[in-house]
Amino acid sequence: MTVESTAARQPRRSAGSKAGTTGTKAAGTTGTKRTTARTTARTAAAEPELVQLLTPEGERVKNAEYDRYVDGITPEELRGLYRDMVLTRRFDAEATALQRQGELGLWASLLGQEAAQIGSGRATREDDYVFPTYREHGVAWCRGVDPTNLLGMFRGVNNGGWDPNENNFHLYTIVIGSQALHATGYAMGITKDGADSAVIAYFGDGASSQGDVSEAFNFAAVYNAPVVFFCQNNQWAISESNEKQTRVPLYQRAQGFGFPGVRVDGNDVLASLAVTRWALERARRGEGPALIEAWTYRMGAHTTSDDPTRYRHDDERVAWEAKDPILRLRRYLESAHHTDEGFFAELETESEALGRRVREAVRAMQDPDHFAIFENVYADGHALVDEERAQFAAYQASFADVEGV
Ligand SMILES: Cc1ncc(C[n+]2csc(CCOP(=O)(O)OP(=O)(O)O)c2C)c(N)n1
Ligand SMILES: [Mg+2]
Repeated sequence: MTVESTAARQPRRSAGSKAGTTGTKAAGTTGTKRTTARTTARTAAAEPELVQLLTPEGERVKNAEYDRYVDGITPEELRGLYRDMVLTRRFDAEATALQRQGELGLWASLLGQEAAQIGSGRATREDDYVFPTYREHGVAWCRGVDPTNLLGMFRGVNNGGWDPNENNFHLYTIVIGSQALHATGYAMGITKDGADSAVIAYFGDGASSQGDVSEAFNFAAVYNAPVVFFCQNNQWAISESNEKQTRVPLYQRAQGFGFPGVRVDGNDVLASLAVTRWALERARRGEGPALIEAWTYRMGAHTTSDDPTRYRHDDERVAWEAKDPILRLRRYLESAHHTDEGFFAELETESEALGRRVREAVRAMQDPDHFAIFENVYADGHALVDEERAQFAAYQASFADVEGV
């Protein structure tokens, strides 16, 4: 990816009514000479407008459609969003370091996606239900899941690590896109219960190519299910770029299924909050599903097993660094005189304490009983599981230093 093509991928900001929403005209494709239909499709995908309330320079811009969802936000709440993003990034950095030190088997970093996750996560109500992928550490934070609980699966000591019903935050889902169906089914159940809560399903740009996601869109539309589909378009699905996933801007997919879609600046926490509030509120009112495409960037590797230098140019990451979600809110807070130096210093201390707490918790995690994996597969046991348990016991016994298995 060259610098030029990165620049061509920058969407334009929408300031007007219903901008970026399916059903209104997408922004033009001005000025670019196109030679083939394929190029046209790719260019169109790169240039639609997006909803932005804070520019990368931290300047608050008006938006006729979405301002109302954040109009009453207080300086304290803004500082809260900043704190959420800083602590989530600190936790994420600690987890990456722990993987490098051999304490975790794998880690999927959210670096760069803090605003999309904190903005949308803070828009949820306690009785809403969240279905995440494996990267939603910021959303987990907003839901009140202790960050140390996220690490057990990545250390290989459990299959999840938290009770989904405690915080209405489902277990991490690795099977790409499948949680969109789980979320839709759950939302259909909410309607049957006559409740007014809503569901939000997180997935990535790559997941949009999965059949499960299209099926979920259709079920949600046909049954008018109160579910918000929150797609973090971080530009990459491991080594596959956006161009390999779609010929139209992802948010426009919603139109074909019969519900609204909107593209938001996913590096703008205020816009992410506003747009998600809009979508959740209409779902609660019985107006059915909506698709939000959060336009963001995966600043790090796909996981700690990945090396992005093999498939993307570093200039691209550098260009996105200028749009850092945390920096832009800091600039806004400072220019609006909503903070003082004490706030940043205290947050730094809190961040370090969080890093320490996470490190100590991971190192203290006990290995599970090796045979626990065979428990709870079937309520009454199963011949095949018994056979597999016996095979595993024989394998364990083949090691000279293992006693008593
Ligand atoms: C059904 C399925 N197919 C393939 C994979 C392997 N896989 C893991 S992550 C990933 C890419 C997902 O990309 P995206 O949806 O954009 O999410 P991101 O990792 O960028 O957040 C793939 C293909 C999988 N986990 N599940
Ligand atoms: Mg992706």
